[in-house]
Amino acid sequence: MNVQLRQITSRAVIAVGSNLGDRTATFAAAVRALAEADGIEVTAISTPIDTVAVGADGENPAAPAYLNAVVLIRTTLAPRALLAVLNGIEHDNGRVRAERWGDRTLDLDIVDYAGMQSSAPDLTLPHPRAFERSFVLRPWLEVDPEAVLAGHGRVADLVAGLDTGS
Ligand code: PH2
Ligand code: MG
Ligand code: MG
Repeated sequence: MNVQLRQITSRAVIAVGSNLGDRTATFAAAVRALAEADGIEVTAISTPIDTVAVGADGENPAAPAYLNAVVLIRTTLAPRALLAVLNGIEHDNGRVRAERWGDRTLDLDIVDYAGMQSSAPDLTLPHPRAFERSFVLRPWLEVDPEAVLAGHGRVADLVAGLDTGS
């Protein structure tokens, strides 16, 4: 019998951030690693932007500035398998897990996975702070003008709300 297996692919949105070391080189290495990972196809990369570091108390110009971008992928990996790949790429690029909000050579976050919503402690979807983060929403809008953030609506509207402070 000729059985054909068709793998299900899901769209996901990955936020990339770096504010330590050679940020541009780290970005290039991270995107290359994503593209080469089994089960991941990179479909779009936003223009990297320089952003002021955001800490628990808001913008912190005293901290090293970030390079931020958003990468769109298609993947056959389940969310936790994808997260494991991202953590591995962070580790390979010198990421040391210290304090929350701390400076880092590379941060790879799943912003959205197929519009899924999850409040599991090890995997919150969509990313719980994406809705208010200019450095995530603007690059995402650049590569997907029709983007929707699950539970929050159109990314274009969220970006417009950032501008007016509403
Ligand atoms: N990531 C953080 C904390 N603060 N600030 C900017 N500008 N860009 C980031 O990617 C970022 C941040 C934790 O993930
Ligand atoms: Mg992060
Ligand atoms: Mg992270």
